[in-house]
Amino acid sequence: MKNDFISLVESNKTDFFNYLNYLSHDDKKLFVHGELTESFKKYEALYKEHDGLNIKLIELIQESFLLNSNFYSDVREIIGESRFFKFNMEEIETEEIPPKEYLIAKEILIAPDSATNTLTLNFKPFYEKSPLIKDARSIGSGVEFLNKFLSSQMFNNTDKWRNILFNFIRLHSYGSEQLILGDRIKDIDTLLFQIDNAISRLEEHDEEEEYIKVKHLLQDLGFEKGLGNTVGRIIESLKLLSTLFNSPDHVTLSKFISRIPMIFKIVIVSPHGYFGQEGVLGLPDTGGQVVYILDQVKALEKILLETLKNAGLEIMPKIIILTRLIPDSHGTPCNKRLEKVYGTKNTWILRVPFREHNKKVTDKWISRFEIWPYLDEFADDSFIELSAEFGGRPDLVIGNYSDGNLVSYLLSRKFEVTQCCIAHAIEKSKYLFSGLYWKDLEEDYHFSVQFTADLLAINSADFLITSSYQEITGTEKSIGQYETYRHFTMPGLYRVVNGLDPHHPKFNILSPGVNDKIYFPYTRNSKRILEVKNNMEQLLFGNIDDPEVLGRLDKADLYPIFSMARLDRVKNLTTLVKWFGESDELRNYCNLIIVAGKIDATQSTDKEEIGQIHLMHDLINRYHLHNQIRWIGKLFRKDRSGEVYRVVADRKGIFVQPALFEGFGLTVLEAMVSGLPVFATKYGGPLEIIVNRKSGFHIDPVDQEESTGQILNFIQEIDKQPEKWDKISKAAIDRVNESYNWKMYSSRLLKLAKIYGFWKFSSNMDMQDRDAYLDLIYHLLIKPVSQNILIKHSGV
Ligand code: UDP
Ligand code: LCN
Repeated sequence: MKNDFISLVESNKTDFFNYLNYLSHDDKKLFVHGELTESFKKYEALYKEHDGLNIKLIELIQESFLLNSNFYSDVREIIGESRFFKFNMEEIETEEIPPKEYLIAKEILIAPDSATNTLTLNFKPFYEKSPLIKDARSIGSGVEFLNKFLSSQMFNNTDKWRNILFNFIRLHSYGSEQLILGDRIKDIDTLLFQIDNAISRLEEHDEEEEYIKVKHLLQDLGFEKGLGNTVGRIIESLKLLSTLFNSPDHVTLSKFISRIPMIFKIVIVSPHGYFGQEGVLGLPDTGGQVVYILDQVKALEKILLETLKNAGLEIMPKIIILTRLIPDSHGTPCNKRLEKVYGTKNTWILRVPFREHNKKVTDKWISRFEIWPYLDEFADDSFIELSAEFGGRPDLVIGNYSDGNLVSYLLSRKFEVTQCCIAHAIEKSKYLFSGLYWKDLEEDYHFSVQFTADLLAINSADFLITSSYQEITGTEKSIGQYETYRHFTMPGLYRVVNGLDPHHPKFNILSPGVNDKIYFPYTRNSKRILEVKNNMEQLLFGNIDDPEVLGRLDKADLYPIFSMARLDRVKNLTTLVKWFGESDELRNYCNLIIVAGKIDATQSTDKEEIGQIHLMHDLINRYHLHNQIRWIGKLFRKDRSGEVYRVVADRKGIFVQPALFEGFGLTVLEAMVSGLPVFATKYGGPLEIIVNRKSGFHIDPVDQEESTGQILNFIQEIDKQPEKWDKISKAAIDRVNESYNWKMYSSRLLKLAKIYGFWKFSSNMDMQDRDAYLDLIYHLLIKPVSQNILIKHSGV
């Protein structure tokens, strides 16, 4: 018997339609996954003798809604794939329908007037041209798949393959300096002859001999620098090249490409927020992305230096973080044009201002939701500045978050180089129905532009890096962050019937790490600076008078429950305060320590932050928490931001991350590697970072009873058996050390950049039609809507 969704429905038809009938009596007309399973539990309790319809079947439905006499359902039987069905309640009939019909029905339900004249976007034809990963478990291992797939295609046609390879290795230069092959070698036969010749001549030398000693010998044969810094390494490279011409295989190809010097200059685009090296973390729009990029560039520079050295080149790579210059920079360094990144040789922060429009707006920090109208000009100006700084063009453009990815789309087109896209946080996943009810959110969030910019970047990027698997395509039960772009509608704006395919090999999982100079286990006392430790203990638990700190702890020796985040709504810290306020038992055992935002709302310019500050005060007053809470509203120096976790761990505390949704969650990694048991949201990255009940705990931020129950249980357990805390603490440290580190990240990123660059050159995939489609989207959907925001800003 088949056990796909529809066969199971057919074999339990009466019961299934009975359940739908039961659902149709609800006041709601649109149900999401969790609501469907909840209502099914009630249905089961009511109809005890139902046919055996199984909750597992209901769990496959991501969404369902009732329109007229039809129940429409989005069914996700396998990871990354949705099918759409219509259940006719009058005829008791089931029909599979195309995504477009499903989306139109949803529009009729929500906004009947917009349904007929809406634009339909469809990217499917472009994906049909590409090889796709079949096995869902391999989603996110794009480069490995692509390498194998394309190799197998290319290697079949020996002459074509040899020509591609020959042209590719002739291509490399740095400035006016030719690398790898000189122009003496004019054809493949001569090359193969000279490879053999070079190998046998080099084998007469010592392996450790430096390139400079054999430079003339190699040049006489037609080879230039770039193959290795020692004789041994040069021989290896030549042997790999010979194998690629004579009996190619994908492993050799990947090895060879990884060693050749292709990447010297990288630009990393991150316009929004306050991008700086100190005094910025915790400011609005300024959090993990800044931390991620600053750690990333250091690791990247290191690996670039190492690979260039190994290739025998004395070239200094250059990395530029491109961000926005904020003239009125609120005491941060964001008004400086150029700044060197600490601890690097040639990595810089370049700040380019937005062109002046209304000075009251463009001189100041602009929320990431309002930034759109300035990006087109920003990209033009940055193009000129980057060209000057690099003395030419970069080899790779990496975009970060929706705005950075849009600018990197524009820049990589202008420079004609590889584009990499990193989302960090996909807003679409953070707000329930943010597409469907986009109009209600438009004034504050402008998702009409942001989601279109995301679509554009996803589809234009040569490759994407995600921090986790779930970010691409979720889990068996829940939809992935990128996957939400597959089928969606923004009634009255456009509908997308196929926005992307998560099976495409452009998706690559590459998890970030933590900076081990700052974040390390609390037990490593020799690394801890006593002065900083005492200082942080005092700040968190001592009796101090500080206008940026609220609350005095009556019993400072209770277990500390700690959380730290930007004070925006989705981080949900106010809910944690409410949970704590309402649980007498938790208050018996614990204090609550919060590092977030500011205490004084007049010090903030961010709408959401201001709202959250007021709510925090209300809750603290409502639950009389002043002697059980410490709310610290100040920015930390870097050395202190690591110590803050450790002083909590010294007291056997815990870290709680209750976000409604979290893209990845660097604080979770930081807390874990410091040795704190972490209770973090099950929506988003933490679901994958933490192995539940082993290296921490998943909590449901919308289930107060269950979440506070879990925390309380743990605290009561460790109160009796302190070794339970130690066990989780150790497992958390091990988990981060094993799976999240920047060294692994950077060498893989460099490899990806080279391999996608090679395939872009060699596969000759004709993407002109896709590019024209994207161009239309940019000019017709993004630019005009952005202009409306500019008009709004002109009246501020
Ligand atoms: N952070 C900080 N001070 C604050 C709030 C946050 O230093 O008041 C740091 C935190 O240590 C982490 C980053 O900002 O490194 C937040 O990253 P995460 O990925 O958790 O969240 P995001 O802010 O990016 O959404
Ligand atoms: C932005 C976020 O919101 C976090 O979830 C990520 O951890 C951070 O960027 C770094 O990627």
